[in-house]
Amino acid sequence: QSGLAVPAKVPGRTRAHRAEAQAIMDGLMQDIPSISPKYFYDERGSTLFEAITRLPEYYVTRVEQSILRRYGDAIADSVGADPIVIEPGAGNCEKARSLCLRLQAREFVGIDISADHLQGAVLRLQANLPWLKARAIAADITQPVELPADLPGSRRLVFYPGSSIGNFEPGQAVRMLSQMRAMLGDPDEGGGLLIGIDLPKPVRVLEAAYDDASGVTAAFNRNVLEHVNQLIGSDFVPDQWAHRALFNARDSRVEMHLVARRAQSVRWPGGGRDFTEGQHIHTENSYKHTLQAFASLLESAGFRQYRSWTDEQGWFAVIHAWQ
Ligand code: AVI
Repeated sequence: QSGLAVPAKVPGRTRAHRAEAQAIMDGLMQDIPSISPKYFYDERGSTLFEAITRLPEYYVTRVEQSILRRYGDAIADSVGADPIVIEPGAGNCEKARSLCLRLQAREFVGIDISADHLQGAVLRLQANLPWLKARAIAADITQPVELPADLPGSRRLVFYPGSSIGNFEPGQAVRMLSQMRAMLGDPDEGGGLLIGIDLPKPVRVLEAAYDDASGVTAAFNRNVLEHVNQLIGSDFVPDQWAHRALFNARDSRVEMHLVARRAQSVRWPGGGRDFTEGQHIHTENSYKHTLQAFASLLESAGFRQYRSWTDEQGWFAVIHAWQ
């Protein structure tokens, strides 16, 4: 790729696009340049992420599923009969399908920013579980979401699996948890929050999970530059950037970075930045909270009680929290 890329989405076409493009450029111009992890998930990034969840090194999805399977009855008892399952960031609704089946959910509301992808997934879910009333809401889950006015208030269960909460700074995580609490109905009627969190574990296991031998996570990380090129019209050359994943013990988080293989100059309409060899762009944090640390985030968000289930190695926890 050479010269200025022609942006697929013309930056500045709408006020929202302009604001988004500006936020990306601001991130790139910081002393420690960064790109928000939400830009991983374009079409190719979402496909790569699905491949990550099947990697031998990426234990997260496998271990969470084993906990949900093994303790399904206890979780169902804790949540209460025939809940309404609400899933922020529902994606392909795969995890929701087994949960709705296990809990015999009466309704499902999937929320995701990618409207077309979600609509198809919800239709498939509905075809698979014919008794379930399933609907899709296209919305950015980092903002307050308006639920359908006719959604019953009893036994609403917000399902947030996969340790996605770990991709937010603790303060932002508390805001997200509070928003999820606001989606719940009457606290005396059951329901609550069912959430997956990834626990601290040996550094070699963590770093392998985020830097797999077959290079899928590296491709996922570099792909964010292709997406940014589309969004702001920049001319990043992804091959010029090396993937780096490291555990930051002080903050108990795995960090992903892109490291400039050589000095280079990146341009975008109206600006650009020169990067030195070895300079990092910070692309993701994945916090590994202890159960105690996460319980205090839950408490700050207004959840007063919880039950948790873990695997034998204590690598991952599924938590049912309520007010
Ligand atoms: C989506 N999220 C919970 C993943 C994680 O483990 O933090 C994203 C991911 N990044 C690299 N591999 C997976």
